[in-house]
Amino acid sequence: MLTQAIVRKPGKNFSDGLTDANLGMPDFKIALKQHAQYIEALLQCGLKVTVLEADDKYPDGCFVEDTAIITEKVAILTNPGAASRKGEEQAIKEVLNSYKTLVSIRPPGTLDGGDVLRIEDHFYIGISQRTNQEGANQLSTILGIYGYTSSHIPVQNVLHLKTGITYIQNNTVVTIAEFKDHPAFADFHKIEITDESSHAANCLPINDKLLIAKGYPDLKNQLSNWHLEVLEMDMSEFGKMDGGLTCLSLLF
Ligand code: CIR
Repeated sequence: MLTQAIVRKPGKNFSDGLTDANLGMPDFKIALKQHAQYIEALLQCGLKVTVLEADDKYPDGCFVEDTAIITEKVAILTNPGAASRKGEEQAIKEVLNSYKTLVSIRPPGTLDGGDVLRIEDHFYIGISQRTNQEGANQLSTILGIYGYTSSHIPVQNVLHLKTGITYIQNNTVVTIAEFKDHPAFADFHKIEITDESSHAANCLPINDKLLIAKGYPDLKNQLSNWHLEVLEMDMSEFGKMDGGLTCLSLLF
């Protein structure tokens, strides 16, 4: 059962962040509104939410998922792979310090939390533009010490592993074509997302609810009898900056 969330508000320079999305400039006012709705959804899921103020040094700072991997036994602060994002983890460290034993990914290892997909006690770690082999190896070693298993998955066509595949409970993943036939996911039931709808692959289960991106009726239909209550969230402005539902929070 998840009880806590950490989020960080988007700042005025949100549109200066990194993106390959080609969906146009985000509207800051709409982004703030969508972020407030996201916080509201986390509260509805029964979480206590720590809301950090934006820091103008980090236009991508609202994507807090990339700064830490949090487990029951330990939290791992990342060394984000993009130069402009290094240091975002410091504000998160201050919050997590009161809750968790902390360890850090060290250079030359780089790792973004968006590349870490947890399914039960196994962690799939994407090797991507942001997470290098050294960072993944360090994370695997740390997780191993605490009794978790892990494996590494190459990520080619999307920013992070979880941009393209997420776990929605009941042995089921939502995935784009890139990961559908990967042997690591052979035993899971799969809901496949077309490349044009790839934003919909990033889903976020929290306790008895499942947050999905708004505007993907195909996915919604396939989840019509899902055992979790499905909440559709409009995250359009974050999508323009290559972010989705999981990226905007750290949950534990
Ligand atoms: C970036 O490129 O770093 C941000 N604009 C988006 C990060 C999205 N984070 C995530 O998928 N975990």
